[in-house]
Amino acid sequence: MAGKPTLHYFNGRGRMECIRWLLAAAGVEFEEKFIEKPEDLDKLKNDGSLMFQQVPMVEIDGMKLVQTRAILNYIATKYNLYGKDMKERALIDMYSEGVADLGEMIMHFPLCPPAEKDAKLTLIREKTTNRYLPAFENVLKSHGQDYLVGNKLSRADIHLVELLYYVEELDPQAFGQLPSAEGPKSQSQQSPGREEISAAWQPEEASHG
Ligand SMILES: N[C@@H](CCC(=O)N[C@@H](CS)C(=O)NCC(=O)O)C(=O)O
Repeated sequence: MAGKPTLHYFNGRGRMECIRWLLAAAGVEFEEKFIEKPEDLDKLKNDGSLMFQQVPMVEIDGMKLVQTRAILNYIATKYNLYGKDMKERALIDMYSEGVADLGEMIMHFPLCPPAEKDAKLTLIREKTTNRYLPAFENVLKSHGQDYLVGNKLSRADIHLVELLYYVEELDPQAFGQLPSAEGPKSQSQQSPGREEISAAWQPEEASHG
């Protein structure tokens, strides 16, 4: 009975991209209604569709969901990408929040004033190389399993793979600077379904409609 989810956002990555990735990885087809002019956003605000007058908004299962994390939580739960118990879920949340922290830095980089760009890029590179990627690499190495949590694909893997694309886009050398040749990129290529996900969803296509 339920139709495809409908995604309301701008024609760009922004805060909606992780939702697109999660749906694609779950094998869910969706529709997009792009906000192309201020009046489109005004219309959504005026008809009461946006609880906090903000997007992303996703129409799914008879709801109009806002707040990126709430939307991701719902999709991950519905499509069994959120662990098998509370402990797995706690780990998935922890890893997902780490991904989000670095992801936000990268997402905001293009908005950085020109005079601050070099310093910002240096900071992102430093955090990527010395903090975030080694942390995920350590998790994968510590249990020797194919996925971050429970040896089963979860939203944490999907968020990480998405992040790896952004890191690579921003700094193609980033993975080479990792202390180990078994870095998270090579891990992810084997394990969290990078090929599968990228086959299902081409970010560039989404960005350009
Ligand atoms: N916490 C919210 C933040 C949403 C947000 O800041 N959305 C921006 C677009 S990326 C927006 O709608 N801005 C318009 C406004 O705040 O009036 C979420 O994660 O969904």
